[in-house]
Amino acid sequence: MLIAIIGGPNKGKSTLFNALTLGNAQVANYPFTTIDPNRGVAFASAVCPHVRLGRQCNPNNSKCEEGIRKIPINVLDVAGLVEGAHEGKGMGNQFLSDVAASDCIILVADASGSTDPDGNPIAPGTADVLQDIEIIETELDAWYLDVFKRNALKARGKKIEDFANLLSGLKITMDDLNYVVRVLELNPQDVWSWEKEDMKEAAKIIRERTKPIVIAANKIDSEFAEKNVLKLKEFYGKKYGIFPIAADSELALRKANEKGMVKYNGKTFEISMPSMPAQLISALEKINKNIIEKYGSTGVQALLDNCVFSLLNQIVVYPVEDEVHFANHFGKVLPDAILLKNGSKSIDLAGKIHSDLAAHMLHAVDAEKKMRIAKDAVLHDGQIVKIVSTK
Ligand SMILES: Nc1nc2c(ncn2[C@@H]2O[C@H](COP(=O)(O)OP(=O)(O)O)[C@@H](O)[C@H]2O)c(=O)[nH]1
Ligand SMILES: [Mg+2]
Repeated sequence: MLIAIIGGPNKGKSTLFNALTLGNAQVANYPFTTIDPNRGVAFASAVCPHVRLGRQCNPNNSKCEEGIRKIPINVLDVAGLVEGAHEGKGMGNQFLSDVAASDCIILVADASGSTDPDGNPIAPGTADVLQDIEIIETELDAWYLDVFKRNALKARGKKIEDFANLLSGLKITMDDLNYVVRVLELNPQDVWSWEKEDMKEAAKIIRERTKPIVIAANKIDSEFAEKNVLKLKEFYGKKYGIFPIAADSELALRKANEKGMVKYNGKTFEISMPSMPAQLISALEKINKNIIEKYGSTGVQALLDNCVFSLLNQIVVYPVEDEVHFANHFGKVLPDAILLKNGSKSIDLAGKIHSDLAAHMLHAVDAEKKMRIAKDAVLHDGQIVKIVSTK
């Protein structure tokens, strides 16, 4: 799974990326700091079943911190998009193609209203935050349309399946194409024959299906943020999830936590260093007062979890080989946390572990209920499952 962090320059994308990954993408107050896309690993969080089982777990593909299972997710810090990017403006459409392989998008807006669409710093509260969304939507749609047109030409006289193949790099499938053919009543025999307007509409609908978006309303420490978050909710609240976040506060807290200066649980923190410089204490107090007391948290983890579990509709299941001890064959308890699309069946879990396992699967067992589950039984979030096969 890959989540792309996109938005105009200077909205706080790299700060968010760093906060999520504690990586080292460069952060600076000028446009196009990120010359190359940065890839990193963030962690989605779910309550670990070890808590209800009353056993210690031994994570293998994930980690567990104080009862919270952290599941790795790839994130991509994409360089700032400006108007006309799909035509090569700014850093050009190379950045758009970096987004191609992503499963969803975190679109970062500057709720402090202190950066113009090109990323130039302006007086706080004066920028139109809605533009942060509009411009990106327009660029994404224009980019998809370009790709559609180019490939429709290549698919001229061929089947729609060939067109789907050409578009597979954008994670577009036949399901998506069948959907637009149905809703727009298009001719599936010849994609090249589609009217201009239909092509545009099809590209837009498929863009929305294949690159779902959540909005990160960043810089909520600003005095202008509340107003802009409301504005975003008013204009885009029906279409997108809007998450107020403080990326640089989250980054500061995670760093302080790493250095042992604070104990940060992802929501609240306690100072754990006895003699901390007064300046640091006052910075932390500010975060506490302006962000945590007001919003409950910096919003960063909630944003990521929302992407994975709501936007991408994933559940976490825990495969085991020994259903008595909830362990693998090495005796490791709840070693793996596997993300699956909500509605997945036990055979889908088998397939995700190994195609061989799916091929020789007989049935599965719910390890907690000690009950047999059929191959086509739908799994539920947090379920601990043993796959039984002939091999
Ligand atoms: N006030 C405030 N500034 C932030 C926040 N997050 C990032 N910034 C600042 O915004 C500027 C641009 O950040 P950066 O992450 O480089 O933006 P990018 O160009 O979108 O990657 C930097 O000066 C950051 O320190 C935040 O939550 N609050
Ligand atoms: Mg950046």
